[in-house]
Amino acid sequence: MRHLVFGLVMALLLSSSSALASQSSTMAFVTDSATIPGTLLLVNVASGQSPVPVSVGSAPFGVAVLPDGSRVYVSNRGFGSCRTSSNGTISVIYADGTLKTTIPVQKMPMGVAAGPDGRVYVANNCSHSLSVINTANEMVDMTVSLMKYGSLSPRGVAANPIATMPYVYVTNRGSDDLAVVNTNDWSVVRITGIGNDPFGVAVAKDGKTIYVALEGDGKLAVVNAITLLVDARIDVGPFGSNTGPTGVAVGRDGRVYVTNTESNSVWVVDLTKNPVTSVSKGVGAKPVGVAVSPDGSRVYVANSMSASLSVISTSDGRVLDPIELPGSTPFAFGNYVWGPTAIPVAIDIKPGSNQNTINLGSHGVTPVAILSSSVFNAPVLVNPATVTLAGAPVQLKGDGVTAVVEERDVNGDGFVDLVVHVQTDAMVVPQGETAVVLEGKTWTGDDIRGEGTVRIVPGK
Ligand SMILES: [Ca+2]
Ligand SMILES: [Ca+2]
Repeated sequence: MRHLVFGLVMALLLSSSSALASQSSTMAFVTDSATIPGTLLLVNVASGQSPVPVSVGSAPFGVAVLPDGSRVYVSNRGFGSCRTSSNGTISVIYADGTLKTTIPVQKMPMGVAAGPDGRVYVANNCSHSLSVINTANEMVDMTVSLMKYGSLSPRGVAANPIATMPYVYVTNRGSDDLAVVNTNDWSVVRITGIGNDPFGVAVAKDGKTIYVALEGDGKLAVVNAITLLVDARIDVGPFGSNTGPTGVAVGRDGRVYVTNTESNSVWVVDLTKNPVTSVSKGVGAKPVGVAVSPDGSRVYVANSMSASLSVISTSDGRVLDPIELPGSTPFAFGNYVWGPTAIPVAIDIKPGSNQNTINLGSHGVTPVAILSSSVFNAPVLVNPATVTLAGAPVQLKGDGVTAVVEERDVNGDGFVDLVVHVQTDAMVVPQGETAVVLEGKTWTGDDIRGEGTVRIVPGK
């Protein structure tokens, strides 16, 4: 009987696992504090499949995902006040939804962040401390007292992504400062007077700028990570009002997204523009968690009072159809979205032909256009010699290094496209109609990826 029950449980686990994403999908890991115990929702954001619930601890709040996507760390904040609450925990969940372990930390853990150093950092609000988890053995290696330095009631935490900048940044609501923790020697430097009630924090991809949501001021603080000076405080509320900025995320293009819980909006800060902000209205009620997909194409916003994820397109700022999260109170505070990092590009195989018929025996080349858009200038960005289609390299000039390219607007949209020529007989494809993948790199080393369809006819 016990074996039968065990078998049934395993069958259920396996069937729910197979419903999950493959590693190539973008996943959102959303904390839901509406249930007891709390739930982590595994949301395949592209598939339209129902979110898969996984039980975690009490009142889950923060989320961090390891850089390789293998595990998710959830802070279980617990109920009650600092006076009444007991120590909180971190649930460690494998990407397939199974629980690996539960790690005890201190009182009321809120923000969680994964560093480039294999550690996970936890801000314990009621203990005024930072727990440091070694992800190799899932043990707390170190607990840094922030109170010792005068920092009180930490909430948000972010790690500098650059390995040579060994710093973790903690927002402290009780003392209105940003604590800069050196992860080599665990010393702490405080940036005092940063503003009122700092909450969410994020670091730019190059590690040089820190962004802090000032919930008490309606502003975003822009902090220079080298000088530790506050460069600017930017209004992120309608007409300069304060509508409670909470979460912050940085896109791969450098734009910063700030959730405003009281005006149901996301403010987009582009420091290269003047004025620097724009707004995405029409997200759900009381948004808190915000994260950008690793490919840079989408912003996901967790609406804590309308049980949904809003989806914003980064290319044009449009709010797309939301993803419903039935019956939940999603906070998802932190960097809760993980997925492939390649920049998605649109391609046109054999421009001018819809059939894309290819004769593998032709010993010629097949033209492929990488299409440009308002945010992606293919002829400028793409290193054409790195491009492959279905594994086949591009045609090179006589020097054996430089790709043969054309720059023309193949689809008449006003954006000049990049046309390369792949060696047809090197394509690895079966006969008939088949999906093929284009891969390559930008001159700055980012991966690009596009998909198309070809119809292979027998060669002679
Ligand atoms: Ca075509
Ligand atoms: Ca074009």
